[in-house]
Amino acid sequence: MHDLTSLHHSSPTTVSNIIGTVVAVQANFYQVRLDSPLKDYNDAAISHLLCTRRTRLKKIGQTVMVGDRVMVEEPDYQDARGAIAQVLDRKTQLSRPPVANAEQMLLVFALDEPLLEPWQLSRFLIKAESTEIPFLLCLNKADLLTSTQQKTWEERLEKWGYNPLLISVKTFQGLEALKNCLKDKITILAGPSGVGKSSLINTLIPQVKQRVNRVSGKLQKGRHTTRHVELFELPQGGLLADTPGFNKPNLDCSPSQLIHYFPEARKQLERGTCQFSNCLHRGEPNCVIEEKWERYEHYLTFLEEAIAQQEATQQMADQESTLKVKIKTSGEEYYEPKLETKKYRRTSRRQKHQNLQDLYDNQSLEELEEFEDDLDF
Ligand SMILES: Nc1nc2c(ncn2[C@@H]2O[C@H](COP(=O)(O)OP(=O)(O)O)[C@@H](O)[C@H]2O)c(=O)[nH]1
Ligand SMILES: [Mg+2]
Ligand SMILES: [Zn+2]
Repeated sequence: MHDLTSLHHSSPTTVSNIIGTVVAVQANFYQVRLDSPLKDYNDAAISHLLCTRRTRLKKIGQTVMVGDRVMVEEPDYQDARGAIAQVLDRKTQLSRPPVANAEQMLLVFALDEPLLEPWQLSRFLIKAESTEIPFLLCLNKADLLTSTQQKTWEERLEKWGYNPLLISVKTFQGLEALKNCLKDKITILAGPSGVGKSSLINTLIPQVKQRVNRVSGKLQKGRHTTRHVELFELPQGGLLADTPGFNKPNLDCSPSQLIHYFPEARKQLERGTCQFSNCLHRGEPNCVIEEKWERYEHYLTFLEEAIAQQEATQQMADQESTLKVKIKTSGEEYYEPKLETKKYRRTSRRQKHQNLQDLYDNQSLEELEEFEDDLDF
């Protein structure tokens, strides 16, 4: 181990001032973009170091994620290598995708091809609302719609409580406004497959193909593609995280929380209080939520789903405990020791995989398993 002083002598930079952002993680390697480029022995600037994680960090269970701010030790100028010695406190942390310090999310949908589907859009919006990270809604492929059709969607979504940005990667419509929103921020790109996320990245970052090749050339260790979340560096400043496209995000929220994820319903809740404190707003007496808003139907359907999810979770918890409450035909409760634990576990694990499979299309179970192990779902 180098101590501080020896390192200080051997390098023009002291240990503590090499700080950067992790822009790619693959296998056990971390690509770190340095805040201020280092100079190598030929006075050429080094902007990135390929780093490993110090064993000490592994021992204390400190993970390193894309977006993490890190302190790097022992820079090797020859090979542009280093070791991550410390991870600075995270401001935010997302698990799917695994990204630290994200400041906003860019939700991308297409107005057509694939046709904009209100239910699917609602589901994504609810998921985005539940993360509590601010997000921007972007509708791509505006070139496929007339200006009247575009206006209709804009007005419709305003009633939902959103101000969507209509863009076209093809004709560059709205891209300047979008660039301004992304400037100097870490942004998560999310949305279903086929809406134009990759095309958008290619347009915003012209050298992106070259860059991806450079990184994967060094980092590529086979097939761990699902773990590979990379931050793309925007030319005007800022970072963009591409995510595996998925078409059906898990709702993952409690029935009572759901109503708060609809901005147009939040407005109604501000006007008063429902008679029942546990009101689920589906026709209870003196409920403040009206029934005549477009997404009320979405709300009721998602509510059913949230209730079913909660019941399933409860059932799993019951199975996990060693005793199980049973109800006699007389209505009296009694406890019964739990049987067949292993069988239950196996079933639930398969079920979990099935859910994951729904979430991330196009990915093998094996890859998902690795992903899952990393993220502790
Ligand atoms: N008409 C039109 N097509 C687009 C636009 N942006 C992307 N596409 C096309 O949509 C398809 C899917 O794009 P891609 O970037 O792979 O979507 P991703 O799955 O979200 O990454 C491709 O054939 C693109 O050429 C756009 O603004 N207008
Ligand atoms: Mg893509
Ligand atoms: Zn109510």
